[in-house]
Amino acid sequence: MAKIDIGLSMLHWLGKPFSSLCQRLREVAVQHIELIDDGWHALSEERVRQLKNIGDSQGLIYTMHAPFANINIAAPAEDMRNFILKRLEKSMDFAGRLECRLLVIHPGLHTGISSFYPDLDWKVNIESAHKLVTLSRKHGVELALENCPEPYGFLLKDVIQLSRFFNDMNEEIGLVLDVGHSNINGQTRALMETFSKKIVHIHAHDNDGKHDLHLGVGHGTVDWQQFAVDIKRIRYGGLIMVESYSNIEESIVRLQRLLK
Ligand SMILES: [Mn+2]
Repeated sequence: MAKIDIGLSMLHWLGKPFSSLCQRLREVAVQHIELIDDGWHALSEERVRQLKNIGDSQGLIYTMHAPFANINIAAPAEDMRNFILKRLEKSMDFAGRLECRLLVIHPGLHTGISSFYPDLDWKVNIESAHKLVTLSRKHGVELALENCPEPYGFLLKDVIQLSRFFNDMNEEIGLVLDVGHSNINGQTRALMETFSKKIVHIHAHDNDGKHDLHLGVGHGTVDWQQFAVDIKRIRYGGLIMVESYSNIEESIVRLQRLLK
């Protein structure tokens, strides 16, 4: 049986200053941590040094979530898209220096002018993903893309879109199964079934099936018992990162018990 480990995304701490993130990292009860390179926790050379020191002294192993605010890899304007890709490359550089196993990115989004140019967003999204895979190799970081939920204009939300994407890409890029997001789209079981070999990472949080609330595990409508059965059946052997905003410690323990 492949080993599943429960880790923690620091997304729940994004509203607090970076200095307190460093303190929080000294107290967490897990070894695997997902850093968020955005908002008040956006990285810099100095911050990477600090995180490296904390990681070394606490025995932490990092993954990283690339910036996602105002980031659209399918942005139609080339100059803006180039700037976005440059920012994501900077994140890869930081991830490489922190020896992150994985960098998580979001798929591109439709824009206010999408309806005038059918299929352009799709084409640009694929082009950018190719460029990012090439860059990630240069920085020695594995790139993975996460399924995103309604009602946002993301290009990749369900099995049909993701199948087309992986087929068009024809290149190594993993899938981050976000269980909260797939719960909203009614896609959790379908994604696990279809992409059992492509799932390289998992985000766990809960919601009411309608809104992306990032609730604690067990505080919404996600069927975690079914999830535990399915995850064992597909022989997933990787990390499950708690990505809730609240009930953090409780969510970690609940998943650990569920997946024992
Ligand atoms: Mn996520």
